[in-house]
Amino acid sequence: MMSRYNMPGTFFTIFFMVPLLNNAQSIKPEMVKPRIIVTTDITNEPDDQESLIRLLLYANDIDIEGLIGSTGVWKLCDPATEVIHECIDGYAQVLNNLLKHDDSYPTAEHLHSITVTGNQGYGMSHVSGRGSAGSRLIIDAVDKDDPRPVWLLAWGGTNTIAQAIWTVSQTRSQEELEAFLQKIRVYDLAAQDDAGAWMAKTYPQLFLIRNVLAYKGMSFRFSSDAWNHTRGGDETVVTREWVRENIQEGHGPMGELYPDALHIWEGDTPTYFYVMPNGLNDPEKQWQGSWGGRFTREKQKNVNIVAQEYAGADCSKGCFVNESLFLDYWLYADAEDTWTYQDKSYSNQWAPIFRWRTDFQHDFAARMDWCIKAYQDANHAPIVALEDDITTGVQYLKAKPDEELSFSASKSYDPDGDELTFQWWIYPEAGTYNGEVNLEPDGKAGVKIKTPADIGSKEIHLILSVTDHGQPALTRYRRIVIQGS
Ligand SMILES: [Ca+2]
Ligand SMILES: [Ca+2]
Repeated sequence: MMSRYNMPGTFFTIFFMVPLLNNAQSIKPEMVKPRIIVTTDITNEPDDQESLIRLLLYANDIDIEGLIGSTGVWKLCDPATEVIHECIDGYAQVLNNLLKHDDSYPTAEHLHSITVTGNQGYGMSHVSGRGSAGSRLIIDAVDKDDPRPVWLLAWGGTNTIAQAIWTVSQTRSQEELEAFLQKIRVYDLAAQDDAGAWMAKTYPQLFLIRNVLAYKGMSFRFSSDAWNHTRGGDETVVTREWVRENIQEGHGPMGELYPDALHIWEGDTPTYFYVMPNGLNDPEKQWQGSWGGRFTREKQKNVNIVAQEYAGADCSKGCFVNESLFLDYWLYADAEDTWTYQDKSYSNQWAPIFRWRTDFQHDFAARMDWCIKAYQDANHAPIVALEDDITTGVQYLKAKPDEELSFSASKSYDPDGDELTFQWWIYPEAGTYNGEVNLEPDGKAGVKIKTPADIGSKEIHLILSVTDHGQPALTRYRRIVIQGS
């Protein structure tokens, strides 16, 4: 099916001479930074700490407003908030060098000040009373006079988030509760307690994504062959050797703080990949597809791990979260992509993440270089311009059947003066039009598209990937959504 969308001859390269500026750290797209608060069951296994190290290196692109030690099904009590502080201490040691690459990194003192402990016991049985420092931090953040939504990202259980909602429900009017719910977005990584089901059941209006199993696309599993069916894509950038060379060794304190994987690398990282302002997606539209996965357009019923992974297994020893008190609930869940890599085609719920693995691992490697290298010795991502627009926003437009459209990214440039490769392509699953769409190169960095005669009111998602020729090669994106009218 994907071959219908192949576009031979659409990889083309241009070279821009951009004067290298001394003050290059100010070269960025015009982005709206997402606001996030993380709850993490850090120390349950090494992967939360890995995710946190990477996240801190994106504190220039994402407004981190809370880092909350939490519990979860794999860590039933005693949140390890002190380990979050240890990682921030590592950040403090490299901050001066990071500032050479982007002057908007926050201070370590600020990050320490927003690091607190959430609810100390497991699940809904520990939601009550006046809550925790974590739940109060969430409420205070949502109450700020800031029009942007607050993304609540659960790397373990979600009961500190549920506590915040519960407290508001007990202390404010129905109208104020509704306003609070409208301001938050929840991304639940794999249902690690029963509070996600409670939120979804009690507040069906809540924007709630559950990454059910898609996170396994981050890397293959080291500890056993149990997830071999989830493998695919570029695995060269998640081997232990690659991580040792590009992350852990020779990159300073943050690399030294990045532990070896026990099962997989960074299972919780898709939560913030999803809101990364790299031009790929609008996180308000969960079906678009992002580094952090792609999710269903409509909410799904009772989508939990038991149903998909442990069906028929003996769970008497507790291999799943019991959500039976909160059925039926509805939330957005994993969607599937069909994607071809090196002549192998994948159609599953892991492809929406592993299809980006080369890009997001290269990006991480570059950030690790920023910890130790001078500006001119490290790589920085291209700035993608759609005509004159250098934001990271998705463009939406209406078009008639058989209308000829053309788009140009020729004003894109690279802060390092690197050569750029442009790839225009259709993301079929993100759209609703199922037929053939023809793309033709237009000049060095443009594309022509003729809307199909039978487009009706359906959507076509046109993606532009711009990759520099730096080391490691870095990619940024733009998306144009064409809707028939
Ligand atoms: Ca976790
Ligand atoms: Ca570059």
